[in-house]
Amino acid sequence: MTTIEQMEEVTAKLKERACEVCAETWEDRVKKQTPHCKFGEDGVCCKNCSMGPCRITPKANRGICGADAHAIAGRNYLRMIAAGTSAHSDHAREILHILHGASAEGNYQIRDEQKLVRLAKEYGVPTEGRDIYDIAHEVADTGLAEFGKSFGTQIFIKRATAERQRVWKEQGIEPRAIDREIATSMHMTNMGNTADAEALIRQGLRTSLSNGWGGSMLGTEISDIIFGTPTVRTTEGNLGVLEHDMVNIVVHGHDPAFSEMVVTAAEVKELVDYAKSKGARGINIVGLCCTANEVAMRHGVRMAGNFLQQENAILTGAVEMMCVDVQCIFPALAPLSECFHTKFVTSSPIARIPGSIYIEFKQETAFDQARELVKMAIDNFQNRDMSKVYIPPMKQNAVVGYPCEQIIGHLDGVANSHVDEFGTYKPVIDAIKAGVLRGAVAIVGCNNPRVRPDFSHFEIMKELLRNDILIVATGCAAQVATKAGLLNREAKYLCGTGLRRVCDLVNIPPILHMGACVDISRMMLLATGIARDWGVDTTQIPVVGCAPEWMSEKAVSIANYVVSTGIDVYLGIEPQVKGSSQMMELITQGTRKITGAGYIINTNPHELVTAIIDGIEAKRAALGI
Ligand code: BF8
Ligand code: SF4
Repeated sequence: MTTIEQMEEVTAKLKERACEVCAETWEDRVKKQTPHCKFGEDGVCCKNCSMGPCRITPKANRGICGADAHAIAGRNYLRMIAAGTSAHSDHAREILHILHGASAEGNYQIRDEQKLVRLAKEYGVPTEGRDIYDIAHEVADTGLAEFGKSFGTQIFIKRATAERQRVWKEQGIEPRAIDREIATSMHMTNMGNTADAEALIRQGLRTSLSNGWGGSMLGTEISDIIFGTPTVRTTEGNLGVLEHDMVNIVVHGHDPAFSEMVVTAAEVKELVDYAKSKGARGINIVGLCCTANEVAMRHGVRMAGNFLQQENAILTGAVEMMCVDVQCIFPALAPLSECFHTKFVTSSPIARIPGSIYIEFKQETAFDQARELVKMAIDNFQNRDMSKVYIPPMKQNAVVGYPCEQIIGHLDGVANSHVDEFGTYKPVIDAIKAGVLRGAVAIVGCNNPRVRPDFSHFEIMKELLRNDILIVATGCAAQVATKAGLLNREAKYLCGTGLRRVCDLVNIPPILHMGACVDISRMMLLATGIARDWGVDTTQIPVVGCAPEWMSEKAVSIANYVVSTGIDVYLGIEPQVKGSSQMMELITQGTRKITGAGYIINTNPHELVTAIIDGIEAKRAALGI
């Protein structure tokens, strides 16, 4: 196992390097930004019109238009949900366009025909006797219509339990077209519209559902169809995956359409030979952030780290190229790269960054472009300044690649109770009922300098394992587990006796890596599958979500669709609504009356994990187990 202290030692060494080359890092910028603006922190600053900005203070309890703290904090919060929903969903839209343009001879092909045909059937797209690409294009059309259709609700909500569907309908939060929910949120928060906090929260739940049971779910499904549904593989994680004698290319961001091409290009023999001709042992592709999760799950590509480690990768001085697509990319990477030989390449019109080399990635030319990039990185190998290189000798083995299909497959292997093509979650339900497993927690989300990076994740994970609680993880949280060595089957020795027995029986690590943040949609289907096979609703099962170090607007959207799905969410960072008592009440209690779930917020990780365990035990007690 690697401890947080050991990781921090490495960061400190890299930070010294940064000082030597006069580079600025996030730690420096945090100092300059501290203390943070209190109005912003509390969510009570409004600049939705140019009469403002208006701030709520003890002296001024309303903005110029009369909006109070509840209206302002509620509007800001809804805008975060809308922005987060747009990010995940627009990512999915890009992937749908790739599917629409896929062909047998093109850059992108269909890798999971079974999943495509299943989705076609769900969509009512005819499949009999048709060419697979004709089916794919019609499926893509239907998927794209989910963004802008004039009438109706998201097709995937039919996948939820009957009880969830009833709740969403009765509460008036069934998600309509994705773009419509985002536009409605922007309209409602526009000057002179909704000032009622509960109405803003309700629209937040609805918008988030268009993400979790719309955009994100589409992103996951279509990525599986084009790039293959992930399977269990072994890989490694942390900065030690960078190599001294190889051309190091880091892929960072979220959209697998880009990284998949770079990974494929790096395997071309001619390029590998070219790298050797330049004195390198070969080409080493590694991932960062959610891209790392995507390519690790599908190819076993090694993972360099998570969100607050992106600068560290460049600080090793050993990265020939960092290529990025969209989301969670520090603009700071551009000036930082200039302190080294690293080429920083941006590829998407959605994420343009001054100081980067911009090569707009196009579906038709993707593979050739990826080859050019890999060649550029190889040519850059000779520019590496060995006096600036420090690759921390720190990495861990990890087993990754547990989408629902793999989880259920492993369970079926044990129970030998195959009920249909999807299998059954009965073995896990039996283990929970028997108390061998107390429940499950989905640990997700980012790093945030507001708390000691990775520490909260690590502390919470260890305590849950000790208490026989299975963990599923995605995003940067999954990378903490990777770096720490918790995705290793040997991590079972940290578990209570029950969980350890389950790990042995099913041959799994105690933390299951389910993918990137869009793959939290997989977690919704996992919870739904368990609830269905149990014969109850998602809100009743002893399964909760936890985002100990979240920072992104995407995380706010996710937290809301998880709550909408009836699953409690434990947060280690306070949402920026503290300036409104109504909003605080709504996010922790009010949503319970609407969806049956809400937030539990505690910035102390030890208290947060105790609350999680209590929450799981309370769910068990309510079920009479
Ligand atoms: O979507 S966990 S820092 S990388 S937002 Fe970003 Fe947060 Fe990481 Fe992926 Ni998710
Ligand atoms: Fe101020 Fe109202 Fe304009 Fe907001 S919308 S900036 S509170 S006047």
